[in-house]
Amino acid sequence: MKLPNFEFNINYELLAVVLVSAVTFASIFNAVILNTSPAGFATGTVYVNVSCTTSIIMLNNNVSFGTIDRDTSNDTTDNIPLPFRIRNDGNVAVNITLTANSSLFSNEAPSPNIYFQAACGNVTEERNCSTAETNAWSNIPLTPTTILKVVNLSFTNTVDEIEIDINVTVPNNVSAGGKSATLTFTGIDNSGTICP
Ligand SMILES: [Ca+2]
Ligand SMILES: [Ca+2]
Repeated sequence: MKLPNFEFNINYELLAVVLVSAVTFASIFNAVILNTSPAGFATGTVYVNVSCTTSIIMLNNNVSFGTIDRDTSNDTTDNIPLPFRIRNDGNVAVNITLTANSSLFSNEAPSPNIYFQAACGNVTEERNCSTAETNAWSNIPLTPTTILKVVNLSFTNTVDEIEIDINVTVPNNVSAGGKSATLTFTGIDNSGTICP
């Protein structure tokens, strides 16, 4: 018997929200020459206002569970299979939300439900999730909601990556065959007043 395949594909939004503050460049140069001194001192000031860029990229954008029996679960917390992995590629901290374009088990168990869930996942050498984030498996929604999987992901190179774990449970009434859903991750500027 050919067993079903469960496969995820991912779409990611490369966020194009670029906020540009009025860029100001000013240079002040003063020079004083004193007739009585052999040397003068001068100071100059340069000012620039760097624009804000909100951007996330997917480092792993495909999660394939292979075969799962009905009434059985599998998740990515053991890295089998590997979870989604995202990096903050901009220069502002971001919150990350996600939605699915369709239910994984469309006919038998329309999302959101416990059969298709996501949670924040640690990247040990990068950013670790808060306890609240890690412990919260959320039913993946089909429409944009306030579901937050990662809060305040830094853009600093040493801590700018995070994983999104996926948990799948196959309902007992589901038909055999491959199932897939596409997720959209959105990075939202969380810099506060820096980039209004
Ligand atoms: Ca697993
Ligand atoms: Ca990094």
